[in-house]
Amino acid sequence: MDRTFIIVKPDGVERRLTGEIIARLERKGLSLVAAELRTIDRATAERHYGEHKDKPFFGDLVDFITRSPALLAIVEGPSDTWKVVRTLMGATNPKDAAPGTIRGDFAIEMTENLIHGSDSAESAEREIGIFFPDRA
Ligand code: D4T
Repeated sequence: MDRTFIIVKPDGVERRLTGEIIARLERKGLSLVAAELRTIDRATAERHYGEHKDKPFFGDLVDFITRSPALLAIVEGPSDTWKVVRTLMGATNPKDAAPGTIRGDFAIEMTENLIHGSDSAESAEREIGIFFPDRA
């Protein structure tokens, strides 16, 4: 089996869309293998989003992802699971996300785009190491 890492971001939990989002992953054929509702601390958020640390939106991004609990999860499927999840998520900017995708159906603004999914198999293992060190 092949695993990836996702976050139902604070906006998704606040809007009570956690079940809807997880249900879409499960209906596709993916399985939850670990999950925890956790308020992400700033140091962990800054580590997770390290590639964006020099971007103008970095501060807002860290404020947002740490503002209230998020659902952190490891998801498993037969192959290319990170890619399967990214397809279900839709484009990063919800204004460009196709109908039928999570962001396309439920989001409008860029920061509040409901879900994070690792963007490669390597990123998935790196992020699992950050958020679920016992599962690394
Ligand atoms: P995440 O990492 O949250 O799953 O989003 P993506 O993988 O789809 O997109 P990303 O890493 O390029 O962006 C991370 C995060 O930053 C927000 N963002 C991004 C933003 O607020 N303004 C921007 O211009 C960009 C590019 C949205 C997602």
